[in-house]
Amino acid sequence: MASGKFITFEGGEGAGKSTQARLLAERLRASGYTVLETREPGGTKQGEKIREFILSGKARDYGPLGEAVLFSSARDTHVQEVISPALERGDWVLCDRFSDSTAAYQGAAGGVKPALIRSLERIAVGNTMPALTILLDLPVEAGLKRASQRNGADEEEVDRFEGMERRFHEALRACFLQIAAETPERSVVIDAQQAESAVAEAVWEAVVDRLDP
Ligand code: Z5A
Repeated sequence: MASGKFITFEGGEGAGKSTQARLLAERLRASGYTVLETREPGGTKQGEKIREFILSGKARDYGPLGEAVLFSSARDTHVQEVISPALERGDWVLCDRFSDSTAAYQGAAGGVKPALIRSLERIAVGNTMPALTILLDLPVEAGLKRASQRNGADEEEVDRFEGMERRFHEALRACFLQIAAETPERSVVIDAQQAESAVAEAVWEAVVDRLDP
């Protein structure tokens, strides 16, 4: 029986997921906990290869279903080799994106049928669902602006999904909010437009409230 705590960060581009996962990890470590920081796609050697393949646009011709299968394959390995063992050791696992991203990007925005998305999640994730999902929510415009400022003027830095049209990003935001509304037992929505420190405080409050560290 796993005794660790599994937290995922979800949201659109530039929402601050990486920043907040890092800040929460620092805070938990300062309280004496062992924390594993990981990300999707990625987290394993195979997952990082799949990440490079998809984000460079090389999997685009496979379509959203092909990409969903690739993300799920990476997730399956990630869960089996990295996340579950860490939870069994009693560690805290903080994951930058997880299965809600497949539901949003390949499902709601990409058009893959919900039943297929659910089947892939069942296969790749099984019972290893997060105890807490922090949804960092902010308007599409604001997120894309942050992401482009981070990338600088280098057009080649824009990855497979950042360059999609506005409608795509609006569909993502709506889907993430819908998932959060449908899964209140694990989801907390945080206004990501606030200053970094205010978001970090709201994240910490959610962790204390839900997981009692
Ligand atoms: N994807 C998928 O399609 N299906 C899947 O199943 C999975 C993923 C798992 C992964 O890219 C891509 O894969 C992603 C979805 C897709 N799409 N894209 N693009 P990624 O990991 O490279 O990118 P990302 O997940 O979208 O993260 P991001 O754009 O790097 O953003 P972020 O992690 O949410 O934000 P950040 O890096 O912490 O912050 C962005 C900038 O904003 C940075 O300069 C910060 O200093 C700044 N920032 C952060 N917080 C604030 C606040 N509060 N105020 C002001 N500025 C801030």
